[in-house]
Amino acid sequence: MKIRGRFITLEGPEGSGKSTHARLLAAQLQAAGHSVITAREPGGTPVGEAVRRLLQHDAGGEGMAAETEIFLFMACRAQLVRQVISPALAEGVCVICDRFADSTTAYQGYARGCDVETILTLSNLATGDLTPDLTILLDLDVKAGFERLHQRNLSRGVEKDRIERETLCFHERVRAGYLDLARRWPQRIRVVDAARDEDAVQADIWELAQHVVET
Ligand code: T5A
Repeated sequence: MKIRGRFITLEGPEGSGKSTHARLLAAQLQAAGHSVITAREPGGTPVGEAVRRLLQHDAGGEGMAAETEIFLFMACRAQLVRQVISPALAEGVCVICDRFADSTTAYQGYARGCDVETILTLSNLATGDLTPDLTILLDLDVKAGFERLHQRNLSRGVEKDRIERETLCFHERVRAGYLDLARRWPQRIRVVDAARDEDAVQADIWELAQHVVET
């Protein structure tokens, strides 16, 4: 019987470095001989990528009700779990996911004001009770994250999306919400100070990930 792969998620406020460090971690794990795939939320499947456009840049997403937003993010996740993540884990492949269920709890729960416990219950339905083996929370001051995003978006010529345009207070609540989740599940959610340079951040991530893939 194949040994189940490990499931690692990266979470954090905008611009905290999730995509950068997901890429670096995948490369490190591959170099160490592990089979790895990466995925991102929302997205990662044809259904998920279509819904991502509606959630982020499509004018049709403006004025979306908070409850609609929850179900759309969860719909993307339900599809990603069943089409990509669970089959890969069953084959012994490590899955690194850029955002997962904690994003909905932080953004739609803590920041948008929907009931956190209800979101957690709905998340179990969406994920089929799949929980990451390790969640790396890249913690960064909100303004510093937006400064990084601004520089990155300038170089790519892209505009802020619908959720990035939310108020500073909204994004402060996202950050505080994540830290609250880390206090609730300290074994799974490990906080990494993302204000440091990429090498220092990646060294911490690698140490945490190694522990999980080798046990
Ligand atoms: N959302 C998502 C919800 O509201 N609910 C949900 O359930 C889910 C799943 C997704 C949006 O949807 C929301 C959250 C988001 O608003 P997205 O486009 O996928 O949007 O964007 P994010 O996941 O938020 O990712 P970001 O694009 O904001 O940034 P990352 O991935 O955190 O940052 P990254 O790696 O692109 O880095 C940003 C810049 O900083 C540099 C990088 O080179 C890059 O230029 N950088 C560093 N610079 C200095 N030091 C470091 N340590 C650095 N690390 C990276």
